[in-house]
Amino acid sequence: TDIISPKEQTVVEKEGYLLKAKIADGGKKLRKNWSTSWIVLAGGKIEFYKESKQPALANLKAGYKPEWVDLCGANIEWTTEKSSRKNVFQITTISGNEFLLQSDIDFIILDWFHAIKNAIDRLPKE
Ligand code: I3P
Repeated sequence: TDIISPKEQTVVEKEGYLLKAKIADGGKKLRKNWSTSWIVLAGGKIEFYKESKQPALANLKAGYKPEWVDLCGANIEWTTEKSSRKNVFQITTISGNEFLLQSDIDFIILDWFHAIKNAIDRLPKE
């Protein structure tokens, strides 16, 4: 059965842990700071939680708003230049936010890349 996000009433396409670093906000470069994030791909966006699903739901009840990315018109590409780590791809949003996502496990990062790319390709470009 599909998992439904209670807040958005949309089907969760994929979720799991990845390393995340936000490197730009509205086009302004940020200091890179990698952290483990619970990532939920649903309804044309990605939500980033500090905890796994169950604590995340508790957070929702308390009115916690996760950081999120609008995938409409976003760009996704592999990068070898923005990190010394392997298996890194970058998501750039229309609003000029830039995120790096990484996993040491090849199939995990490949699955995520294709899931996010498919989501972007299904959305209107702006
Ligand atoms: C950064 C930190 C990051 C590293 C980054 C460093 O140092 O070590 O992990 O990115 O490299 O600047 P600090 O914690 O002092 O900010 P990677 O792990 O992705 O290589 P960079 O400056 O080459 O981006």
